[in-house]
Amino acid sequence: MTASDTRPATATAATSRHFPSGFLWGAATAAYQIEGAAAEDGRTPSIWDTFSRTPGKVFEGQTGDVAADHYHRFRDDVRLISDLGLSAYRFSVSWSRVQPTGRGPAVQRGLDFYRALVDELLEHGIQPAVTLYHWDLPQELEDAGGWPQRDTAERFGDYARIVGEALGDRVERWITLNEPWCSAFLGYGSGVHAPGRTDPVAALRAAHHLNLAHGRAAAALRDTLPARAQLAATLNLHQIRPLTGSPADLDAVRRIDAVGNRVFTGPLIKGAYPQDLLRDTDRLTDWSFVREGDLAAIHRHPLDFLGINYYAPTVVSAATDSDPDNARNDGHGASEHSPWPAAEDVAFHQADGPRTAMGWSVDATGLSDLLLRCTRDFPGLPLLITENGAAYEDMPGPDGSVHDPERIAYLHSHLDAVLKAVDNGADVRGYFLWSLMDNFEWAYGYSKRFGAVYIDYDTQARIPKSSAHWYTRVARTGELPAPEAGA
Ligand code: IFM
Repeated sequence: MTASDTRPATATAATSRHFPSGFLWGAATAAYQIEGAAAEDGRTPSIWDTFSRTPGKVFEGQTGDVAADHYHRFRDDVRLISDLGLSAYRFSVSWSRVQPTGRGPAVQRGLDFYRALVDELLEHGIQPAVTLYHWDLPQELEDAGGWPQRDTAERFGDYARIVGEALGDRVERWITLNEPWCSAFLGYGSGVHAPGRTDPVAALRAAHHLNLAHGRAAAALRDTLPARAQLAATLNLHQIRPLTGSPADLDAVRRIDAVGNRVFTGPLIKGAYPQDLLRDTDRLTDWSFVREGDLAAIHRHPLDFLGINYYAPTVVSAATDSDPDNARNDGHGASEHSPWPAAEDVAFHQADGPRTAMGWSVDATGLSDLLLRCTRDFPGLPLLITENGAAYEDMPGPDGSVHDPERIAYLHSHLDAVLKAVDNGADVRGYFLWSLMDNFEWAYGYSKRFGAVYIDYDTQARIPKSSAHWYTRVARTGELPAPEAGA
């Protein structure tokens, strides 16, 4: 989209409002969550294959072995995306499907799958957006030390080059990492995600090596891709609110912002780690794993857009004696171990009001606040909402259809928040609903349904929910209906 084909979001009537022309309407998925075919065509286990087989880690011991069987049904799924009227689709590549040991030569069958998927999308007029890493590190690389080890970043650069060479002639939007905060701090800090380690220093090392991996991948992709290609990273930026306006609560916001957000936006966008983050964590590490030249390498190829994933705001305060279990309330899963290094004196709170099936509060103002904050902090950087959505207890009714008015209301309020941010100057280029279809929700297995399309896991039938029909109307018209007409 160029400056000349953007027009401001406008209210055409008191009741309906338009998105800017050229706005991308999409849906997102991730490889391990939908593909299945875990041991086919040369794919080897990732850390999530191992973690999901570790007793007690995933709901009812469920795995991504079959998931939504997308590997075998991708042509039908692309038809579905097309029927939904979407102009874009974000998917991720399984690293161990294309490079089974995480190093060395690629497996052609793995690359063929993604080429066929991309071709199918393009034939249906759907723009692919590729995520290179959505949490499924090849197990062999974890065995060699995983993200806390620098070599993993180097391996990621090689892998990016392989995928860039295979798909670069036909994919324009490239996202190196999805939510590296989760990879580092849930994977190596609280241990609720694979690989399930619980060491705060390993988590900080992982964060740096993920940043470095982005830098290495960006260099490899810039070397491989045509100049028109757009490079980005996707962050689950925390929209953090203080419980009260007290100086102590405001400092809790600063602390969580440093280790939740600026630990990535600092190096990726500004070229440096924030001084307050280094100070806050200095009793854990001296950060000597950051080597000379790393920050320049991370920052050398500027982001063409920033991918933002938003679900709910984070409310914090300074901990008091009545908040002993401080990280339990942060919405990121129960663990004895906090994902927030050196933040034992910060407490997390659940806001009052409606919640999704994940227990996350429904608060769309968090999204407009976040978009406007990014607009202020990163002037000139286009934003793409690469994930937003909600899990609810969806069930087919007696007639086989699935009605999900709560999801429609969630999407409506969040799209309204996007328009408000656009009206106030945010350069938002598109919106990808999470998720296209129900899928493996990590430690929650298949117990949480985020899809616009219902999956019957016994038959693999796909049933578009009423939210999918609603979203189709919005995507086709570029118009947000009045709330009462929307649900
Ligand atoms: O399912 C996840 C996705 O993989 C990453 N972002 C959050 C989603 C919902 O938890």
